[in-house]
Amino acid sequence: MTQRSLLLIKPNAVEHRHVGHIVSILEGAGYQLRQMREFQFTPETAGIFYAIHKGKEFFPRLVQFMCSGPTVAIVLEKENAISDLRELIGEVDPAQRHGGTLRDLYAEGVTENAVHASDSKENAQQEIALLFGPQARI
Ligand code: 3AN
Repeated sequence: MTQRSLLLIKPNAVEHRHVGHIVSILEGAGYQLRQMREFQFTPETAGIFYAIHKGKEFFPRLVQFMCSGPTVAIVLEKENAISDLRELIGEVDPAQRHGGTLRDLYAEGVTENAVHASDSKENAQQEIALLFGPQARI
């Protein structure tokens, strides 16, 4: 089934100019880029995007990092985009990352982990609407 998912290229990877390499990897893996924009999170919009993590120990670090510079958001489309993109980005935990995943290539820590990808159909729809919908709030 053709699906759409949202990828965020986080501030550390934008700062280090990995956007082009990441887009090449995505296109080589069969994804069509449907929409793309650069923006900067504020504490308020990062809190909306990561609402599920509010109250967790790492939440303040996550918000501070996500607000530290520009982010690039891309809507990607292909068969099974949601689960395939999760595999392509790799795990949050550095010890569990497989070689060749985007986080293996570009993450610099647990928080500074280079990319985000939607983890379910519902979250993909919600995240794409937040960033690209007619009533986008980010
Ligand atoms: P993913 O980004 O793979 O969906 P989540 O949703 O568990 O992972 O976490 C969202 C983000 O929160 C991660 N990408 C990472 O930047 C940060 N994060 C998650 N767990 C930790 C942790 N234990 N310590 C620091 N930051 C974390």
